[in-house]
Amino acid sequence: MYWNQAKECMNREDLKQLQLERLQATIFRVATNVPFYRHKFKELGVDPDGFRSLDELRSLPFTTKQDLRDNYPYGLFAVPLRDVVRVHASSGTTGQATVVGYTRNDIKTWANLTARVLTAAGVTNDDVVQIAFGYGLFTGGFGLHYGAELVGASVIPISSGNTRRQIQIMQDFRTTALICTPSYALLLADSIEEAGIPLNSFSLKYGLFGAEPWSEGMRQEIQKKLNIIATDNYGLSEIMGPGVAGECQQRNGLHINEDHFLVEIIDPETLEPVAPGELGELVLTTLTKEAFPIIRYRTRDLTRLIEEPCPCGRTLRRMERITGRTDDMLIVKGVNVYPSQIENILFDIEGTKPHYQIVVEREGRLDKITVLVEVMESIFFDEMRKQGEIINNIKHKLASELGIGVEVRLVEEKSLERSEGKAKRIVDKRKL
Ligand code: DLL
Repeated sequence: MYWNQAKECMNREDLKQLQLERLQATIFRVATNVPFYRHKFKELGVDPDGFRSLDELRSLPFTTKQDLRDNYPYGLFAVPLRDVVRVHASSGTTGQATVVGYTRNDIKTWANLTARVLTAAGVTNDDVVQIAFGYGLFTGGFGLHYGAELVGASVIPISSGNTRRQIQIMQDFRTTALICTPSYALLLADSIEEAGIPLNSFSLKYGLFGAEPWSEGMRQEIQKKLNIIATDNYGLSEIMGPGVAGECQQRNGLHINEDHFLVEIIDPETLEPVAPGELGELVLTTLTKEAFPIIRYRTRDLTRLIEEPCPCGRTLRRMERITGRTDDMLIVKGVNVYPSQIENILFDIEGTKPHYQIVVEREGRLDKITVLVEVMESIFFDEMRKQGEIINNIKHKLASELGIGVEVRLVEEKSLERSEGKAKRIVDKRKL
């Protein structure tokens, strides 16, 4: 099922032509309306009227989160506020919040793109969609809400939090599709299990999860516990919010809405493009945004592109799930460590719960990582020997995957903080 077959299955040549035309218009728009870009183009000798081929993309400047902060709140808007009908702001988890705006057209485009993501995941007008993302400055709730309405689904805009009520409504309103962060989905699944509510009292079929990194192990766990098809979807407020990319039911990479966003993967050190299929930082350029166009935005998210065609028939290229952010990366004893690597290992270990936290400390001049892992109650209280075995097993597997030694502590079930939105996996106690 497609939302917009003509665009989602476009042949590559036509797509490239469309991208070029849209990019030319975007460059012209920002050169005319955004002083920040006008100055940058001048500095770099970019002629906004002379852009002839997509290969010239590399001559354009990057935009970073810092640029957004420097132009807080409205400095990068390309239209007068009169034409802006909505404002959102990033969650600001890694610093001061940044503000983005939408024209009436942008809101329409946004709804169409989240409608694509929803349709690819299986949602139709027969579905009852429970949106447990926050509604507010965060883009998750509103972004998927308008797309779900456009698809014709019955939308329950419950927003985030209040787990018991979420479960009650899920049962009573016969929710068929759940939309939230993967960590919150797991919390809901655990709560259902603990309350002993039988799965057949739910009507759930699909889960669309995003807004934070998650592993294949976590997907399997959620799918099993809720008996659903769980797909990953990706977006960020600077670019639009959800609707940038999403998985189809193949669940093997996220189709990027390339007719609206131009994608590059670069080496975050050299800023040069990586070889095809290599891991690197995702860089996105908007092609149709009116209020907040952005050129070569450095997302800090790490992924790789999949060039092979997808059996679903979409020609929009896929990216692998985001494995982490460049600023999520811990450098410990000279080795790069991503939380996702640790998560993958923990999901394979019997007796542990898929809840963990990574604590980084500095002892003298050396960094030390301690992984706190929740274990089942029976193990935590009774079996010292079993505990020792689990710790050794985890340590061994982490050491061989990461190439460095890591401390492991087993903690009681539910002792780690649960999140109703994005999970906080790293506690960095180093004063760097
Ligand atoms: O999280 C937008 C969103 C809402 C996406 C709902 C999907 C669903 P921000 O708060 O600006 O926007 O955070 C964006 O979250 O740069 C990634 O680091 C991370 N992120 C978003 N989706 C995924 C995903 C929304 N599927 C930042 N996998 C991004 C991994 C994700 N990380």
